[in-house]
Amino acid sequence: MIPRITLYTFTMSPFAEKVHCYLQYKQLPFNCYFVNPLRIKKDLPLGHQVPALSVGEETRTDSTPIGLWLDELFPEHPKLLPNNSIERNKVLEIDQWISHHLIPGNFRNFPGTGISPRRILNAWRLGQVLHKTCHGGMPLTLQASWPLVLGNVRFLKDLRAMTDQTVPLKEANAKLRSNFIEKLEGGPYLGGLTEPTLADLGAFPQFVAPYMVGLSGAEEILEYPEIIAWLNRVRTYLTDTPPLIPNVALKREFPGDPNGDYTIGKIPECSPRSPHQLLSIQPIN
Ligand SMILES: N[C@@H](CCC(=O)N[C@@H](CS)C(=O)NCC(=O)O)C(=O)O
Repeated sequence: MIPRITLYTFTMSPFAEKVHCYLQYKQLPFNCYFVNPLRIKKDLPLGHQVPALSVGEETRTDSTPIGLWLDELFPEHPKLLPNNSIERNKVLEIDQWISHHLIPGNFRNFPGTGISPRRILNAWRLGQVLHKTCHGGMPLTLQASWPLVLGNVRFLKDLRAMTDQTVPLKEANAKLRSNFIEKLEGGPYLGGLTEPTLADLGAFPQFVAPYMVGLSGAEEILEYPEIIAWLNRVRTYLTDTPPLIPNVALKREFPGDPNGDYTIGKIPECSPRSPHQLLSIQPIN
């Protein structure tokens, strides 16, 4: 029997989203506990950061080690890492690139730094997503000052510091996306592998979540048909319970959804392992 599994998360935490996708891929039933940012330590069963994952009586932190732990605990469920050691090392290397380049690069965009209407709008939106989804919500004063607060959050500053901020943002984004496409090595999955791995599941939410909650600028991924096609391939392996983005935080349909607002290029055919169940979600206006 599968023990009770609880993921301690924030809706837009890129590291917690990685674990969310691992669990969906492994087809494990789980619940999300949406931690309140005002009392992180109190809400968490262990440590001071999300994600934390409790499986039965045991809790672990840190996204990638959680993935390895899930493969150990549930080897009969789809594996996150290949058995072949060369492929396994390749996957772990790409995962490192995701944590040290893709995710910090995303934080330069969302919410980014400085004062521009787009930055303030995105920071406000992120505050609203957090307020609407976290346990107990946030007081109005904090919601209103969220764009200011985000500029000073320590871990966000540390992540932004991992990027080369002398490179203009547009150029840095284009480089990240082309590096990502290179890492597909012709696909269908990262590292040129034939099945998704921990690396695909770590990268997937970094494109999908900012887009689906409606952050301005996230729609730039629609200009990359290779990325959209890969997202749609990975999606077919995921269950949607619980959904990556709770309904109250949804603004856009899945990127490239034939029923959504995708207009650039055609999505290549893919053969799903299991019928995907994501089409039922409806964006809010
Ligand atoms: N290396 C960790 C990083 C986790 C992390 O940075 N979590 C952030 C949210 S995205 C957090 O909880 N920050 C709160 C804090 O540091 O106070 C992982 O991969 O899980």
